[in-house]
Amino acid sequence: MKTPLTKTSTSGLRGDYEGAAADFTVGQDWSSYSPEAHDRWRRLYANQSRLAQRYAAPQFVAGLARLDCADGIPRFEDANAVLKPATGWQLVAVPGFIPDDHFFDHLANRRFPVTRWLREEHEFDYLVEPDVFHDFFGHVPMLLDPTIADFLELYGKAGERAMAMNALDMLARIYWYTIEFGLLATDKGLKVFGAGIVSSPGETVFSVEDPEVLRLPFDPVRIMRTGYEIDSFQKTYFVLDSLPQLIDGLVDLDFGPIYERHRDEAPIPAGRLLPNETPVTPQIIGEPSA
Ligand code: HBI
Ligand code: FE
Repeated sequence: MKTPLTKTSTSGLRGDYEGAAADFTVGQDWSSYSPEAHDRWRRLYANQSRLAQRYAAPQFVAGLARLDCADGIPRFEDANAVLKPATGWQLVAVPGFIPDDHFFDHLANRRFPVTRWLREEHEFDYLVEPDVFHDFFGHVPMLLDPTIADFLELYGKAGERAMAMNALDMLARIYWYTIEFGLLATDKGLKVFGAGIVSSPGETVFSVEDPEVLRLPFDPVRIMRTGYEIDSFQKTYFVLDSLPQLIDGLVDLDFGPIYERHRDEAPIPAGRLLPNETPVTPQIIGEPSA
């Protein structure tokens, strides 16, 4: 999720920023959700959890099963009781999109910002801004995976340097193409684990089954050079062989020289295959992953 946003400007963003703390956290205010909102959540959950059984990575399916969130908008404190002993993560409620430096600081300290408001009835399929369904259903199951848990902390810690080097766009693409829109190759075929995909009915099916869309093997530098669009299905997906590849592929990278070399170039347009590249063969799958 990416929107231009400075420390002082939250105008134009959805959500109530009035009364937020200096770190942009708020109370979830669970009792203020209407019965209609809980009902909308139930329908969103029913639809996406059914799709997830077939299309999502086993780590996502397992994480979702450990969260009791089928029957209405969950209380973040209940999820925290599951997360804390599992991977040490905690959810904090936020009004919506928050400034980059605060977002990174929360992640660096194993706090995951979760938007408190829920999308409206006519926004079932895709939103540009994160809501509680995207943030909770999409991201929280993967916070129970030890590799993703560690990776997100490292990502948070990498933020400061990227901002200081004027290369935030490059770092943000790593998050976008993995945590938000990542695919995983498994022995049961291609599966989705990115939160932007698993919280979208259309893109869940499209990203795995579309015969034309470009799928490239995970490559951190290629990702940092690749632009993306926030208001349509992705034109390029990157495929991991395993979740640990995320950390293995990034810990030994010296980001400084990579930022310097590429930060002033135009990004490679999404959907473009470079001459020396071989896409991942699409695998149409039919078996449930659970
Ligand atoms: N704030 N609530 C919220 N959610 C995000 O995904 C988010 C954000 N602020 C900044 C941000 N994402 C990204 O631009 C950073 O990953 C760079
Ligand atoms: Fe997200």
